[in-house]
Amino acid sequence: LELENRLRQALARDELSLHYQPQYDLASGRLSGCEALMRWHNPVLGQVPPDKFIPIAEDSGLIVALGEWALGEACRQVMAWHAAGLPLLPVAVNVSAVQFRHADLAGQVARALRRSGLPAQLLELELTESVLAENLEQIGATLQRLKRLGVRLAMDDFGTGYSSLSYLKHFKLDTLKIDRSFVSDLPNGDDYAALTIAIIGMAHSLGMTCIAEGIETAAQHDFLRWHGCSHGQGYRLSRPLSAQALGELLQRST
Ligand code: G
Ligand code: G
Ligand code: G
Ligand code: MN
Ligand code: NA
Repeated sequence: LELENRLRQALARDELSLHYQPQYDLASGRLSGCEALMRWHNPVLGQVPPDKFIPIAEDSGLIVALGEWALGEACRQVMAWHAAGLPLLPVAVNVSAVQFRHADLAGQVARALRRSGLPAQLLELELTESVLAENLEQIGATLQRLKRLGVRLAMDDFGTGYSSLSYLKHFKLDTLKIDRSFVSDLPNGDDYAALTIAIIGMAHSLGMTCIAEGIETAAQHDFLRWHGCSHGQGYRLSRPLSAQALGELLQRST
């Protein structure tokens, strides 16, 4: 409860920030986008990891406000890099199932786009399988409003949940992110290797972008490139960076 109370004040006290993990086109090696990841630094508690505070934010409903802040901040930052003469970089923002249930998510996204001026196709929302496992009537309407706004939709942590594969086609998701538990066993975990190859083929045959998460070694990087996975992210390529550091990376990569 102490954590919850402190989290409640974090927004107003300016304790939250976003870091950005670069995403790369694996064939060309070029920077292709980034994933925004929330960070909380509290003067008393220090740096609190998202694994600790996101669940608390979800249980308390605070995630609705934090999530809206993250959407607005990510869109604003991409346009700030652009205003500084850097290229427009696609950004992906994580969205919790609670935001789908309790917030006017499409309204929040529309406002973030309008206020920042970010072109909608440069914003991707990362949904978890648990979102799509919910009441189809209810989420279907929100997903359609989001598609009409023109933002991209990604399925995060693919392979860890229980969703039917047919959801991928039914909801016309744009991107599939292979969970890092698959990637961490490559290239020698035979079952994971076979599954990963199958997921890459399925994503591409559905016309989806496929991003492998958690690439930590050269061998994993080589395996995924060799098997045609279009995009990747992970510590081997880059850790999540501050906005300042990502701006410097953008500067160097152009
Ligand atoms: O790869 P291509 O230039 O066809 O990209 C088409 C769209 O896909 C881009 O406008 C962008 O929105 C999205 N996109 C491409 N690469 C990435 C990436 O690495 N991360 C994210 N989040 N979106 C990407
Ligand atoms: O950044 P890190 O890898 O430590 O994130 C841990 C977990 O917290 C991941 O599952 C990530 O998706 C989640 N997370 C990070 N930032 C956000 C955010 O802005 N919103 C939501 N809903 N989850 C986030
Ligand atoms: O669930 P989601 O994919 O949003 O989680 C993103 C989390 O994964 C972030 O907390 C980020 O710090 C973490 N992450 C990013 N790259 C790597 C990696 O190569 N290895 C591991 N173990 N974690 C990573
Ligand atoms: Mn994610
Ligand atoms: Na993930």
